[in-house]
Amino acid sequence: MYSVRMRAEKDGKHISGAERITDDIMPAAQSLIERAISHEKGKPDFINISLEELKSPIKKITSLPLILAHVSNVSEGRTLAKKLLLDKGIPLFCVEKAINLLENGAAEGESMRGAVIMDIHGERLEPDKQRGIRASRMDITEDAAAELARSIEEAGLGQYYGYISEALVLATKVASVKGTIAELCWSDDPSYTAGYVASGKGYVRIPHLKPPGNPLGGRVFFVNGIDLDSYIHEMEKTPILVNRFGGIKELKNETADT
Ligand code: WAQ
Ligand code: MG
Repeated sequence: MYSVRMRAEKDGKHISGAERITDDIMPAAQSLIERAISHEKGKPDFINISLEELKSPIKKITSLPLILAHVSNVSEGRTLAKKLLLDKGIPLFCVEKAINLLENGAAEGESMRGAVIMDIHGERLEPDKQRGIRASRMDITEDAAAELARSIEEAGLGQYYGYISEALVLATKVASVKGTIAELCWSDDPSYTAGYVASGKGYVRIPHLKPPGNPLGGRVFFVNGIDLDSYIHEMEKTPILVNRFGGIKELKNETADT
């Protein structure tokens, strides 16, 4: 199997990135190039495609369950995200710092290419604060993707399949790395307002985490007790393939237990 990866830039700024794990490298590379040149953030002037045979064994895992939350605006979405993170034991000041970073652009006012790693003291551990850490070498099998697609269709979210499947695979990998407590994410694509809070228990999809038209987004991996080098190595290098879909459900009314 090969890792096929794409990243695209314009004027030195990151536009998009995506990847596959496959033996079928030609169609994979072609579809990644198509993605790169049709991104809403602009037409890239630099596209990097890399192909690499995977030498280490590929870990097969079941995706996190997809849990659908219903909120009607950004304020409700952020309140829910905060609550979910606090429930994971992350201190309030860390949660607030993370939200502020994503809101204001964690790379000196712009979105990072990768993620912030934050410990429970609120320290940023990623060595490069512009780039961040990129989870990499992950994909989903055709069977699992078909099952996920069916569930998403039934939930009326079919038009978002591409976003949801990619984010679910990424969040599944992030949650699988030892030391991850939770992840907070929302998109940097101006038109896409959804994001999620994920942990080993599931991926809670929140439809509104930023207002439409806003080009800032990002990811924060909340961690505890990690060895930084091995954490980063596993996040970037260990290949994982999601071979089963972990199911879909609705989030129960969150105000009931507060
Ligand atoms: N590893 C770490 N961080 C990443 C990666 C990666 N492989 N890819 C992107 N990021 C960071 C980076 O800071 C981006 O600016 C930010 O995440 C957002 O990336 O409906 O579209 O690819 O359930 O814009 C989530 C909701 C959508 C999906 C996420 O992310 C749903 C999304 P994007
Ligand atoms: Mg994006």
